[in-house]
Amino acid sequence: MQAFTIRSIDLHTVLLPYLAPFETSFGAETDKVAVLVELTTDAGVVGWGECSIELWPGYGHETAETAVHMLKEFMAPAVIGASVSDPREFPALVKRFRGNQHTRAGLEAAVWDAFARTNEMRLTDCFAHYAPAGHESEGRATVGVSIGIQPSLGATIEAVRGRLKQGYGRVKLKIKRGWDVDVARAVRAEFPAILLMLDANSDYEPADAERLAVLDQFDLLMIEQPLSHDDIYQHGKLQKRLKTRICLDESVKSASDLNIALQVGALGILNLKPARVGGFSESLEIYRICVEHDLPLWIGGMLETGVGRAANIAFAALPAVNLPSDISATDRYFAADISEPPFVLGAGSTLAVPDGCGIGVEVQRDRLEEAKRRWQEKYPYRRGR
Ligand code: OSB
Ligand code: MG
Repeated sequence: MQAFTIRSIDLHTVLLPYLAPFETSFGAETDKVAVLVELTTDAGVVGWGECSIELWPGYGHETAETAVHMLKEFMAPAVIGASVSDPREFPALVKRFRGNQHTRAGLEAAVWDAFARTNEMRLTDCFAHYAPAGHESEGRATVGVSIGIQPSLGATIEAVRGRLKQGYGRVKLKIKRGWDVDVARAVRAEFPAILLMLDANSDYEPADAERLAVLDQFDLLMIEQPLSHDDIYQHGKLQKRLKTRICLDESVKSASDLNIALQVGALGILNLKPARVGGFSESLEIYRICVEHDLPLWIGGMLETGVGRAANIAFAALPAVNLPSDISATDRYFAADISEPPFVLGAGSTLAVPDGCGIGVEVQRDRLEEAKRRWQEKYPYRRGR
């Protein structure tokens, strides 16, 4: 593999309006905010990465402002001038700065894209190169769709029907206390055979175990992150009381967390979000552990722009990602994305990995400028911070 030296890093904070607001147990979001990292190598190759964040520190701790601050003041200066012959060397370059997983993951993603482009490879083949022997990219990811909390049961059923008609083969419903058993019952009654799962985003407490056990009757593929975002132990106790498999999302922030979760029986399935665990190097280590333990695995999303989604699709095309991932077609999120070409849902509820080098999509400069302007206009009090 050919090495490169990091010459410069430019940051772009963008705002893209969602086609419809996305409501979870912590509230509704109307726009995607992202910090895009543009990395230029000494040879003039450009790699892109996305810091997956949201407008409010609800799911993760980070915001656009914390990402820009950490990158500008600490992480970018620590990597500019560094030579990269293996992208897995990246975490050591920023190891002295703790936390800020989503931010470091965005920078690392730009390193991976630049590395793949330097070597004229698809990013997905680059991931496969560092995966266990024999793990080749399948060239496509099997995906599902995540449906936010709707105003009524009727609206939920119609939302599910619409997504099934589009070809999605797995449906995830966001739930919260008081919006759970009834919604699962109504959707299961209407669609008896679909792959159905629920995501609570940490809204429940250990004392809710009996309520959660009621959900066992709906033949769910899994229930995602019922308990606290930083708990593993109580999930282990809860799993013993549920037939439905628990999938951890928020609680697994590293390979070490996954080892603990396996040890205490806290999960039967993992949602791996490369952003949440600090990047693709840590994701590859987590992938290896899942293979070793035969743990079912899928890739989660945070309604990323095309830049972040392309990298996640490249990873989700690895063969041990064996359940549908939370990565949907472009038209599930935006009227116009930041990059081209768009992702279109294919046969068997899949998204194809593009043919091009690196992430395989190209950032459109005019849309980038427009999305940066939108951020500055809509959140002027945050500008320049
Ligand atoms: O918990 O998986 C989650 C979006 C933002 C924050 C947290 C989550 C989500 C999703 C969206 O479920 C999935 C997608 O990107 O399509
Ligand atoms: Mg989740």
